[in-house]
Amino acid sequence: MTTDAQHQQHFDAKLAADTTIEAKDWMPDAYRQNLIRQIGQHAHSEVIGMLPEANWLTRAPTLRRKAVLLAKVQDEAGHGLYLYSAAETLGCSRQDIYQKMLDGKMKYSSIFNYPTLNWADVGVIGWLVDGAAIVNQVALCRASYGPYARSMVKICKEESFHQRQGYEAVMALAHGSEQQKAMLQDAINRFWWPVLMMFGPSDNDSPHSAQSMAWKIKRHSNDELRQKFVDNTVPQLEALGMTAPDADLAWDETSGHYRFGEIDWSELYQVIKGQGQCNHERLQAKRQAWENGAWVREGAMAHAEKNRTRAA
Ligand code: FAQ
Repeated sequence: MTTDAQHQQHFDAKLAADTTIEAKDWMPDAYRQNLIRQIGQHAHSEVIGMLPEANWLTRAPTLRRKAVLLAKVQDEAGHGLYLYSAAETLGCSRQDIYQKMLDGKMKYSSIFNYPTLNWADVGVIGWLVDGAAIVNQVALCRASYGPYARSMVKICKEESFHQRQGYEAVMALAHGSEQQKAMLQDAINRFWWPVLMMFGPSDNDSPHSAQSMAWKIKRHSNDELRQKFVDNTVPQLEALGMTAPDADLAWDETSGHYRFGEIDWSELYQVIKGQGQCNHERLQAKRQAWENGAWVREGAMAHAEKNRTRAA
């Protein structure tokens, strides 16, 4: 009979050898719970993340922009589905974690609690929000839990298309009229700091990072990924002829990185606590969609039940 100590030894050896942990493998309960927390939050972020951009579907400036945006928003729903499936492999129920999100007991990314006030916001979300998501998620393609890592590979391919469509949309504005340029700068000014906050609290204040990195779920710390994003993005910002709302943003020859100003962490914590500009509106929209979709779920369940009875 294998003891827990032997199981743990086997698990540790797999991590050390960079072999993925699979659904049927033994894993410490804390590892399982931490993954359900992170993957669940990630799935909720994808489906709540559909709302800010969907706000502009009916007002996209051209049919081409509308078709592209529609495809992108649908992709985000798909990402949510892959991630809910990955979470289910850990033994949780999709309905349970979804209900926890609706009840405000599980988090989703802070960034989706900001409003989309003009068309430029949609381009900026694709460019900056998806750009930040890619930096975070490329690292997660090597997460130690196999089903999560594999879902990330497909998601990253799609996020890469999202980022490019966003950059192409902001490029059009950057080369447009003075009014379009001003609209773009305004969107960047509002989204810049919230996007930096997406990477989570600074390393000193991140309660989960050390353990998650030891388990090889996270491969880089929050601050490392934030820095990588800034380094990737500033040249793109300059190419657009736009600026970031940060007087301290500057190239640092010695470190080979861009230095940036102090993040207002109180804002991140307020938003995480449910006091952001759109927290109430976002959860309300999801609760309403859940209630309005009850007849679809009931119909699907009845159909499945009928097939089961027929087969028996
Ligand atoms: N917002 O100890 P840490 C996307 C929470 S997908 C809200 O650092 P951890 C695609 C954290 O959960 C965007 N809460 O935690 C898209 C924890 O709370 P808990 C989502 C945050 O897990 C684009 C507490 O603070 N991406 O954008 C945030 O090690 C466009 C302490 O933090 C992912 O979820 C935040 N920003 O690191 C879709 C990626 N930051 O659980 C539509 C996967 C931290 O103790 C349109 N997740 N918290 O109550 C991760 O990589 C990690 O979970 C982090 C946080 C890096 C987000």
